Amino acid sequence: MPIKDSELILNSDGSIYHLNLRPKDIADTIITVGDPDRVDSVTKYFDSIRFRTKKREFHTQTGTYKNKPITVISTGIGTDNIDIVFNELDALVNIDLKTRTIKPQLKSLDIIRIGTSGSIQKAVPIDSFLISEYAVGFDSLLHFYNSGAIQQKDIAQAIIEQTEWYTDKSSPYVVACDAQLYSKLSSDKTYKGFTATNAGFYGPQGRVLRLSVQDNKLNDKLTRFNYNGISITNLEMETAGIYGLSKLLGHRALSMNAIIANRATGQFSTRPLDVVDHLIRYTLNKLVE
Ligand code: R1P
Repeated sequence: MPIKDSELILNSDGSIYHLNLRPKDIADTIITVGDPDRVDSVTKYFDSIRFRTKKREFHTQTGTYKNKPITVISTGIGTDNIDIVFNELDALVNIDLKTRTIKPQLKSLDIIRIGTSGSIQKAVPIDSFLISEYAVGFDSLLHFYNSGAIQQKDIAQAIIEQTEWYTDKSSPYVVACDAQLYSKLSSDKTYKGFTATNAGFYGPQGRVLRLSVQDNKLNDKLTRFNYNGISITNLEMETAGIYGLSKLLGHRALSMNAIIANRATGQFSTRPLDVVDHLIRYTLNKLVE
């Protein structure tokens, strides 16, 4: 049965609804960034760029880096946007947009997030690189899908217990990275981490400006969390959704974090753009090794 017009929405030029992309516009290796301006910061290192488009916060460029075809796309902030970007990227490779049917042979993309993040451990300093081995989602995105089989429920349960998680907020879910991509992109320059993906930047990450938060000890409890030697290292807003949807859709994903804040010491990097630039160059070179 063809997927209905209202479910798989295409623009008049045949491109997919939000991303404005056609299947031929993307490569099999995708770099996602939060900030639309960061797309240029990645592709300025490319040999050449063959395609560019933008719609809303989703800016895309495709080209080659040392002859490797790569697409760079901005997702904006949050796992709600990750739902759109990952479903639409998958549709571009795994759904025949003309017949509106799922292809018999599915393709697996390599998807690498290059993002910024705040450490909650003194031992993970500002200006360092951290790769998320696991991510816990404090949003609810993954629970809208049949996702029980890919979740690390024992770790989620330990988080719920050790943080006395207030279940009106959400039900935390834990997902692992792709182990092969982790091996390829990690080195003695990267920390291995367990990333907490939050549903907001202020209250959900324990930042108090004018509003008080439901649990002002949450970050301390996350910092102290320990389950079989696994500790939570950093906070950001996309990784758990990226890992969850990638695993469900059959893609390989890895989240590279430039640590620009340390919530435990109260420090913020004096050169955040440089740290992101170093992580971009590190990631591009690892991808072509
Ligand atoms: C918040 O400032 C944003 O920065 C982090 C968070 O995940 C969130 O998207 O990542 P990016 O720098 O990739 O956007």
